Amino acid sequence: AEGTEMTEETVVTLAALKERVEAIFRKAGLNDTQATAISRVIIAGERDGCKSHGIYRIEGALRTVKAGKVKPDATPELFIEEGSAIVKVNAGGGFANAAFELGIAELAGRAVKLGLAAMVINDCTHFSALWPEVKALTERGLAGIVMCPSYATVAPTGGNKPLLGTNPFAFGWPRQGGSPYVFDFATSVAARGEIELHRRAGKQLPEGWAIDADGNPTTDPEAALAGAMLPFGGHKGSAIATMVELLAGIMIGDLTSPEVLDYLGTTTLAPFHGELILAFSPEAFAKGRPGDPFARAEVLFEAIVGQGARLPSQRRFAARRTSESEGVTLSAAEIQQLERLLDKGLDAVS
Ligand code: NDP
Ligand code: PYC
Repeated sequence: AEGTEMTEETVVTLAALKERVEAIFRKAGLNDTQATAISRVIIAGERDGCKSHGIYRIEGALRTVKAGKVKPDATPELFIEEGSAIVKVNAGGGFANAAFELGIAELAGRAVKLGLAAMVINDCTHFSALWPEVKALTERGLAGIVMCPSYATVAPTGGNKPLLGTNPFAFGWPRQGGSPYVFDFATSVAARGEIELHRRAGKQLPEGWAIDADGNPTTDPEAALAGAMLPFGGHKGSAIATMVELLAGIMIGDLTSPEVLDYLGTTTLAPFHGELILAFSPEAFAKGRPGDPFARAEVLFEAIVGQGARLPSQRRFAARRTSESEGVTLSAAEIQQLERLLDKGLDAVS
Protein backbone atom coordinates (compact mmCIF):
# COMPACT_ATOMS: atom_id res chain seq x y z
CA ALA A 1 0.00 0.00 0.00
CA GLU A 2 1.10 3.56 -0.57
CA GLY A 3 0.82 5.93 2.35
CA THR A 4 -0.83 3.71 4.93
CA GLU A 5 -0.78 6.32 7.72
CA MET A 6 -4.22 7.32 9.03
CA THR A 7 -4.88 10.48 7.08
CA GLU A 8 -8.40 11.40 5.98
CA GLU A 9 -7.96 9.54 2.72
CA THR A 10 -5.39 7.00 1.59
CA VAL A 11 -4.51 5.97 -1.94
CA VAL A 12 -4.00 2.22 -2.26
CA THR A 13 -2.81 0.41 -5.37
CA LEU A 14 -5.12 -2.27 -6.76
CA ALA A 15 -2.44 -4.91 -6.22
CA ALA A 16 -2.04 -3.94 -2.54
CA LEU A 17 -5.81 -3.87 -2.01
CA LYS A 18 -6.19 -7.31 -3.62
CA GLU A 19 -3.50 -8.73 -1.37
CA ARG A 20 -5.20 -7.30 1.72
CA VAL A 21 -8.71 -8.46 0.77
CA GLU A 22 -7.52 -11.97 -0.09
CA ALA A 23 -5.65 -12.16 3.22
CA ILE A 24 -8.84 -11.18 5.09
CA PHE A 25 -10.81 -13.96 3.41
CA ARG A 26 -8.10 -16.57 3.95
CA LYS A 27 -7.91 -15.63 7.63
CA ALA A 28 -11.71 -16.08 7.81
CA GLY A 29 -11.28 -19.67 6.58
CA LEU A 30 -12.02 -19.38 2.86
CA ASN A 31 -10.14 -21.87 0.72
CA ASP A 32 -8.06 -20.70 -2.22
CA THR A 33 -10.86 -21.09 -4.82
CA GLN A 34 -13.34 -19.11 -2.73
CA ALA A 35 -10.92 -16.43 -1.50
CA THR A 36 -9.50 -15.57 -4.92
CA ALA A 37 -12.86 -15.55 -6.75
CA ILE A 38 -14.64 -13.42 -4.13
CA SER A 39 -11.71 -10.99 -3.89
CA ARG A 40 -11.65 -10.52 -7.67
CA VAL A 41 -15.25 -9.22 -7.77
CA ILE A 42 -14.86 -7.05 -4.67
CA ILE A 43 -11.70 -5.43 -6.04
CA ALA A 44 -13.38 -4.99 -9.44
CA GLY A 45 -16.27 -3.17 -7.71
CA GLU A 46 -13.93 -0.86 -5.79
CA ARG A 47 -11.76 -0.27 -8.90
CA ASP A 48 -14.79 0.64 -11.05
CA GLY A 49 -16.33 3.02 -8.50
CA CYS A 50 -19.19 0.67 -7.56
CA LYS A 51 -19.00 1.25 -3.82
CA SER A 52 -22.27 -0.57 -3.09
CA HIS A 53 -20.56 -3.87 -4.05
CA GLY A 54 -16.94 -3.11 -3.20
CA ILE A 55 -15.00 -3.59 0.04
CA TYR A 56 -17.99 -2.61 2.15
CA ARG A 57 -19.37 -6.11 1.33
CA ILE A 58 -16.49 -7.92 3.06
CA GLU A 59 -18.02 -7.56 6.50
CA GLY A 60 -21.37 -9.05 5.38
CA ALA A 61 -19.57 -11.96 3.73
CA LEU A 62 -17.64 -12.66 6.96
CA ARG A 63 -20.84 -12.36 9.04
CA THR A 64 -22.39 -14.98 6.76
CA VAL A 65 -19.38 -17.30 7.24
CA LYS A 66 -19.57 -16.84 11.02
CA ALA A 67 -23.32 -17.56 11.04
CA GLY A 68 -22.62 -20.85 9.26
CA LYS A 69 -24.79 -19.82 6.29
CA VAL A 70 -22.03 -20.14 3.68
CA LYS A 71 -19.35 -22.82 3.39
CA PRO A 72 -15.98 -21.05 3.28
CA ASP A 73 -14.21 -24.19 2.03
CA ALA A 74 -16.77 -25.25 -0.59
CA THR A 75 -15.61 -26.69 -3.89
CA PRO A 76 -18.14 -26.07 -6.67
CA GLU A 77 -19.08 -28.96 -8.95
CA LEU A 78 -19.80 -28.85 -12.68
CA PHE A 79 -22.57 -31.01 -14.19
CA ILE A 80 -22.75 -31.30 -17.98
CA GLU A 81 -24.72 -33.45 -20.39
CA GLU A 82 -23.48 -34.17 -23.89
CA GLY A 83 -25.33 -31.97 -26.40
CA SER A 84 -27.27 -30.01 -23.77
CA ALA A 85 -27.39 -26.22 -23.87
CA ILE A 86 -27.64 -26.12 -20.09
CA VAL A 87 -24.50 -26.15 -17.97
CA LYS A 88 -25.13 -26.62 -14.26
CA VAL A 89 -22.81 -25.74 -11.43
CA ASN A 90 -23.55 -26.57 -7.84
CA ALA A 91 -21.78 -24.06 -5.64
CA GLY A 92 -21.86 -26.55 -2.75
CA GLY A 93 -23.03 -23.89 -0.35
CA GLY A 94 -20.09 -21.61 -1.17
CA PHE A 95 -20.06 -18.18 -2.81
CA ALA A 96 -21.40 -17.83 -6.37
CA ASN A 97 -18.18 -16.34 -7.73
CA ALA A 98 -16.11 -19.54 -7.63
CA ALA A 99 -19.02 -21.47 -9.17
CA PHE A 100 -19.25 -18.99 -12.04
CA GLU A 101 -15.52 -19.21 -12.70
CA LEU A 102 -15.79 -23.02 -12.85
CA GLY A 103 -18.60 -22.99 -15.43
CA ILE A 104 -17.77 -20.06 -17.72
CA ALA A 105 -15.56 -21.89 -20.25
CA GLU A 106 -18.11 -24.69 -20.71
CA LEU A 107 -20.95 -22.16 -21.04
CA ALA A 108 -19.10 -20.10 -23.64
CA GLY A 109 -18.06 -23.19 -25.62
CA ARG A 110 -21.64 -24.37 -25.83
CA ALA A 111 -22.99 -20.93 -26.76
CA VAL A 112 -20.49 -20.72 -29.64
CA LYS A 113 -21.39 -24.23 -30.82
CA LEU A 114 -25.15 -24.16 -30.31
CA GLY A 115 -25.90 -20.44 -30.73
CA LEU A 116 -27.23 -20.10 -27.21
CA ALA A 117 -26.54 -21.76 -23.88
CA ALA A 118 -27.33 -21.23 -20.22
CA MET A 119 -25.49 -21.70 -16.97
CA VAL A 120 -27.49 -22.47 -13.86
CA ILE A 121 -25.77 -21.95 -10.52
CA ASN A 122 -27.49 -23.58 -7.55
CA ASP A 123 -26.94 -23.48 -3.79
CA CYS A 124 -24.77 -20.37 -3.70
CA THR A 125 -24.39 -17.33 -1.50
CA HIS A 126 -24.58 -14.33 -3.79
CA PHE A 127 -23.84 -10.74 -2.85
CA SER A 128 -21.90 -9.34 -5.78
CA ALA A 129 -22.44 -7.13 -8.82
CA LEU A 130 -23.30 -8.99 -12.02
CA TRP A 131 -21.27 -7.00 -14.54
CA PRO A 132 -18.02 -8.98 -13.96
CA GLU A 133 -19.94 -12.05 -15.16
CA VAL A 134 -21.44 -10.28 -18.17
CA LYS A 135 -17.95 -9.08 -19.02
CA ALA A 136 -16.64 -12.66 -18.99
CA LEU A 137 -19.14 -13.37 -21.78
CA THR A 138 -18.47 -10.27 -23.89
CA GLU A 139 -14.72 -11.00 -23.68
CA ARG A 140 -15.52 -14.27 -25.45
CA GLY A 141 -17.50 -12.51 -28.21
CA LEU A 142 -20.88 -13.42 -26.71
CA ALA A 143 -23.91 -11.38 -25.69
CA GLY A 144 -25.25 -12.25 -22.27
CA ILE A 145 -27.96 -11.79 -19.70
CA VAL A 146 -27.43 -12.49 -16.02
CA MET A 147 -30.03 -12.39 -13.24
CA CYS A 148 -30.66 -13.63 -9.72
CA PRO A 149 -33.10 -13.14 -6.87
CA SER A 150 -32.01 -11.72 -3.53
CA TYR A 151 -34.14 -11.61 -0.37
CA ALA A 152 -37.56 -10.09 0.20
CA THR A 153 -36.93 -6.37 0.64
CA VAL A 154 -39.00 -4.83 -2.17
CA ALA A 155 -42.79 -4.33 -2.20
CA PRO A 156 -44.50 -5.19 -5.50
CA THR A 157 -46.15 -2.14 -7.11
CA GLY A 158 -49.55 -1.71 -5.45
CA GLY A 159 -48.39 -3.68 -2.39
CA ASN A 160 -46.84 -2.43 0.84
CA LYS A 161 -44.64 -5.19 2.28
CA PRO A 162 -41.28 -6.67 1.32
CA LEU A 163 -41.75 -9.63 -1.03
CA LEU A 164 -39.51 -9.39 -4.10
CA GLY A 165 -35.73 -9.07 -3.97
CA THR A 166 -33.68 -6.20 -5.36
CA ASN A 167 -33.12 -8.80 -8.13
CA PRO A 168 -30.23 -7.54 -10.26
CA PHE A 169 -30.45 -7.86 -14.03
CA ALA A 170 -27.47 -7.34 -16.34
CA PHE A 171 -26.86 -7.42 -20.09
CA GLY A 172 -23.74 -7.24 -22.21
CA TRP A 173 -22.92 -6.95 -25.92
CA PRO A 174 -19.34 -7.39 -27.21
CA ARG A 175 -17.68 -4.55 -29.17
CA GLN A 176 -14.59 -5.19 -31.24
CA GLY A 177 -11.70 -2.97 -30.22
CA GLY A 178 -13.67 -1.21 -27.52
CA SER A 179 -15.31 -1.59 -24.14
CA PRO A 180 -18.47 -3.71 -24.29
CA TYR A 181 -21.98 -2.34 -23.97
CA VAL A 182 -22.94 -3.42 -20.43
CA PHE A 183 -25.73 -2.45 -18.10
CA ASP A 184 -26.27 -3.92 -14.67
CA PHE A 185 -28.87 -2.73 -12.19
CA ALA A 186 -31.10 -3.70 -9.34
CA THR A 187 -34.77 -3.95 -10.36
CA SER A 188 -35.55 -1.86 -7.28
CA VAL A 189 -35.09 1.91 -7.63
CA ALA A 190 -31.66 1.48 -6.03
CA ALA A 191 -29.62 -1.42 -4.71
CA ARG A 192 -30.08 -2.11 -0.99
CA GLY A 193 -26.38 -1.47 -0.61
CA GLU A 194 -27.05 2.16 -1.59
CA ILE A 195 -29.58 2.53 1.24
CA GLU A 196 -27.05 1.12 3.70
CA LEU A 197 -24.35 3.51 2.40
CA HIS A 198 -26.77 6.46 2.87
CA ARG A 199 -27.48 5.26 6.43
CA ARG A 200 -23.78 5.05 7.25
CA ALA A 201 -23.15 8.52 5.79
CA GLY A 202 -26.12 9.97 7.73
CA LYS A 203 -27.76 11.07 4.46
CA GLN A 204 -31.45 11.11 3.55
CA LEU A 205 -32.59 9.03 0.58
CA PRO A 206 -34.00 10.62 -2.56
CA GLU A 207 -37.80 10.54 -2.66
CA GLY A 208 -39.44 7.54 -4.28
CA TRP A 209 -36.92 4.90 -3.17
CA ALA A 210 -38.75 3.36 -0.24
CA ILE A 211 -41.72 3.11 2.12
CA ASP A 212 -41.67 2.69 5.90
CA ALA A 213 -43.10 -0.25 7.85
CA ASP A 214 -46.57 1.38 7.70
CA GLY A 215 -46.40 1.66 3.91
CA ASN A 216 -45.84 5.45 3.88
CA PRO A 217 -43.17 7.05 1.64
CA THR A 218 -39.92 7.69 3.52
CA THR A 219 -36.52 9.26 2.88
CA ASP A 220 -35.07 7.98 6.17
CA PRO A 221 -32.67 5.08 5.47
CA GLU A 222 -33.40 3.42 8.85
CA ALA A 223 -37.15 3.53 8.17
CA ALA A 224 -36.56 2.28 4.63
CA LEU A 225 -34.50 -0.68 5.87
CA ALA A 226 -37.29 -1.52 8.32
CA GLY A 227 -39.96 -0.99 5.65
CA ALA A 228 -39.68 -1.86 1.97
CA MET A 229 -37.88 -0.63 -1.10
CA LEU A 230 -39.78 0.14 -4.31
CA PRO A 231 -39.32 -1.38 -7.78
CA PHE A 232 -37.89 0.87 -10.50
CA GLY A 233 -40.36 2.07 -13.12
CA GLY A 234 -43.47 1.16 -11.11
CA HIS A 235 -45.38 -1.84 -12.48
CA LYS A 236 -42.71 -2.44 -15.14
CA GLY A 237 -39.87 -2.99 -12.67
CA SER A 238 -42.22 -4.98 -10.44
CA ALA A 239 -42.96 -7.36 -13.36
CA ILE A 240 -39.28 -7.70 -14.33
CA ALA A 241 -38.37 -8.47 -10.70
CA THR A 242 -41.12 -11.12 -10.70
CA MET A 243 -39.69 -12.59 -13.91
CA VAL A 244 -36.31 -12.88 -12.18
CA GLU A 245 -37.95 -14.80 -9.30
CA LEU A 246 -39.55 -17.16 -11.85
CA LEU A 247 -36.54 -17.76 -14.13
CA ALA A 248 -33.65 -17.56 -11.67
CA GLY A 249 -35.53 -18.96 -8.66
CA ILE A 250 -38.41 -21.29 -9.44
CA MET A 251 -37.35 -22.44 -12.93
CA ILE A 252 -33.88 -23.48 -11.77
CA GLY A 253 -35.25 -25.24 -8.69
CA ASP A 254 -33.80 -22.75 -6.26
CA LEU A 255 -35.10 -20.30 -3.67
CA THR A 256 -37.22 -17.22 -4.37
CA SER A 257 -36.53 -14.00 -2.44
CA PRO A 258 -39.27 -14.60 0.20
CA GLU A 259 -37.96 -18.15 0.67
CA VAL A 260 -34.41 -16.80 1.09
CA LEU A 261 -35.57 -14.44 3.83
CA ASP A 262 -37.42 -17.30 5.57
CA TYR A 263 -34.26 -19.42 5.37
CA LEU A 264 -31.88 -16.73 6.63
CA GLY A 265 -34.28 -14.96 8.98
CA THR A 266 -32.39 -11.71 8.46
CA THR A 267 -31.15 -9.32 5.78
CA THR A 268 -27.86 -8.79 7.60
CA LEU A 269 -26.33 -11.90 6.01
CA ALA A 270 -25.60 -12.43 2.31
CA PRO A 271 -28.48 -14.19 0.54
CA PHE A 272 -28.44 -17.89 -0.43
CA HIS A 273 -30.13 -18.83 -3.72
CA GLY A 274 -29.33 -19.57 -7.38
CA GLU A 275 -28.37 -17.62 -10.48
CA LEU A 276 -29.12 -17.83 -14.21
CA ILE A 277 -26.65 -16.82 -16.93
CA LEU A 278 -27.72 -16.81 -20.59
CA ALA A 279 -25.17 -16.61 -23.41
CA PHE A 280 -25.91 -15.83 -27.07
CA SER A 281 -23.75 -15.95 -30.18
CA PRO A 282 -24.80 -12.91 -32.28
CA GLU A 283 -23.19 -14.49 -35.39
CA ALA A 284 -25.28 -17.64 -35.03
CA PHE A 285 -28.52 -15.70 -34.60
CA ALA A 286 -27.79 -13.32 -37.51
CA LYS A 287 -26.54 -16.06 -39.85
CA GLY A 288 -28.14 -15.80 -43.32
CA ARG A 289 -29.55 -12.35 -42.62
CA PRO A 290 -28.24 -9.13 -44.15
CA GLY A 291 -25.59 -7.14 -42.28
CA ASP A 292 -22.96 -7.92 -39.69
CA PRO A 293 -24.56 -7.79 -36.22
CA PHE A 294 -21.51 -6.20 -34.60
CA ALA A 295 -21.22 -3.48 -37.25
CA ARG A 296 -24.96 -2.77 -37.01
CA ALA A 297 -24.71 -2.52 -33.22
CA GLU A 298 -21.97 0.11 -33.62
CA VAL A 299 -24.34 2.22 -35.73
CA LEU A 300 -26.87 2.09 -32.91
CA PHE A 301 -24.30 2.97 -30.21
CA GLU A 302 -22.98 5.86 -32.29
CA ALA A 303 -26.50 7.19 -32.73
CA ILE A 304 -27.09 7.07 -28.95
CA VAL A 305 -23.82 8.83 -28.18
CA GLY A 306 -24.44 11.20 -31.10
CA GLN A 307 -27.42 12.63 -29.22
CA GLY A 308 -25.23 13.48 -26.25
CA ALA A 309 -26.40 10.46 -24.25
CA ARG A 310 -23.85 8.24 -22.56
CA LEU A 311 -23.70 4.48 -22.77
CA PRO A 312 -24.14 2.51 -19.54
CA SER A 313 -20.83 1.52 -17.92
CA GLN A 314 -18.96 4.55 -19.36
CA ARG A 315 -18.69 6.04 -15.87
CA ARG A 316 -17.43 2.68 -14.64
CA PHE A 317 -14.81 2.38 -17.38
CA ALA A 318 -13.58 5.91 -16.67
CA ALA A 319 -13.31 5.09 -12.95
CA ARG A 320 -11.36 1.94 -13.87
CA ARG A 321 -8.83 3.89 -15.95
CA THR A 322 -8.20 6.21 -13.02
CA SER A 323 -7.92 3.36 -10.50
CA GLU A 324 -5.54 1.43 -12.71
CA SER A 325 -3.21 4.37 -13.12
CA GLU A 326 -3.56 6.04 -9.72
CA GLY A 327 -4.97 3.40 -7.34
CA VAL A 328 -8.17 3.76 -5.32
CA THR A 329 -8.84 6.30 -2.62
CA LEU A 330 -10.12 4.87 0.65
CA SER A 331 -11.37 6.80 3.66
CA ALA A 332 -9.72 6.50 7.08
CA ALA A 333 -12.75 4.50 8.25
CA GLU A 334 -12.39 2.07 5.35
CA ILE A 335 -8.67 1.54 5.99
CA GLN A 336 -9.36 1.05 9.69
CA GLN A 337 -12.07 -1.49 8.90
CA LEU A 338 -9.75 -3.48 6.59
CA GLU A 339 -7.09 -3.52 9.29
CA ARG A 340 -9.61 -4.65 11.91
CA LEU A 341 -10.93 -7.46 9.68
CA LEU A 342 -7.39 -8.63 8.90
CA ASP A 343 -6.33 -8.49 12.52
CA LYS A 344 -9.36 -10.08 14.17
CA GLY A 345 -10.81 -12.26 11.38
CA LEU A 346 -14.26 -13.62 12.25
CA ASP A 347 -13.97 -12.13 15.77
CA ALA A 348 -14.36 -8.70 14.12
CA VAL A 349 -17.96 -9.42 13.10
CA SER A 350 -21.06 -10.18 15.14
P1 NDP B 1 -27.05 1.99 -10.93
O1 NDP B 1 -28.36 2.66 -10.87
O2 NDP B 1 -25.91 2.60 -10.22
O3 NDP B 1 -26.55 1.78 -12.43
C1 NDP B 1 -27.27 0.98 -13.30
C2 NDP B 1 -26.66 0.91 -14.66
O4 NDP B 1 -27.09 2.06 -15.38
C3 NDP B 1 -25.14 0.90 -14.72
O5 NDP B 1 -24.75 0.04 -15.77
C4 NDP B 1 -24.83 2.37 -15.01
O6 NDP B 1 -23.59 2.56 -15.68
C5 NDP B 1 -25.96 2.76 -15.89
N1 NDP B 1 -26.26 4.19 -15.86
C6 NDP B 1 -26.42 4.98 -14.77
N2 NDP B 1 -26.69 6.24 -15.14
C7 NDP B 1 -26.71 6.25 -16.50
C8 NDP B 1 -26.92 7.25 -17.48
N3 NDP B 1 -27.19 8.50 -17.14
N4 NDP B 1 -26.87 6.90 -18.78
C9 NDP B 1 -26.60 5.62 -19.15
N5 NDP B 1 -26.38 4.64 -18.26
C10 NDP B 1 -26.44 4.94 -16.95
O7 NDP B 1 -27.23 0.47 -10.43
P2 NDP B 1 -27.95 -0.11 -9.13
O8 NDP B 1 -27.72 0.75 -7.95
O9 NDP B 1 -29.35 -0.46 -9.47
O10 NDP B 1 -27.12 -1.47 -8.95
C11 NDP B 1 -25.77 -1.39 -8.55
C12 NDP B 1 -25.15 -2.76 -8.49
O11 NDP B 1 -25.77 -3.53 -7.47
C13 NDP B 1 -25.26 -3.60 -9.75
O12 NDP B 1 -23.95 -3.94 -10.14
C14 NDP B 1 -26.03 -4.85 -9.34
O13 NDP B 1 -25.62 -6.07 -9.93
C15 NDP B 1 -25.77 -4.88 -7.85
N6 NDP B 1 -26.82 -5.61 -7.14
C16 NDP B 1 -26.57 -6.89 -6.75
C17 NDP B 1 -27.53 -7.61 -6.09
C18 NDP B 1 -27.31 -9.03 -5.70
O14 NDP B 1 -28.20 -9.64 -5.13
N7 NDP B 1 -26.22 -9.63 -5.99
C19 NDP B 1 -28.83 -7.02 -5.76
C20 NDP B 1 -28.99 -5.68 -6.27
C21 NDP B 1 -28.01 -5.01 -6.92
P3 NDP B 1 -22.35 3.20 -14.84
O15 NDP B 1 -21.96 2.13 -13.84
O16 NDP B 1 -21.31 3.49 -15.85
O17 NDP B 1 -22.87 4.44 -14.15
O1 PYC C 1 -27.55 -4.23 -2.93
O2 PYC C 1 -29.62 -4.93 -3.05
C1 PYC C 1 -28.41 -5.13 -2.88
C2 PYC C 1 -27.94 -6.51 -2.63
C3 PYC C 1 -28.65 -7.55 -2.11
C4 PYC C 1 -27.80 -8.62 -2.08
C5 PYC C 1 -26.60 -8.22 -2.58
N1 PYC C 1 -26.71 -6.92 -2.92
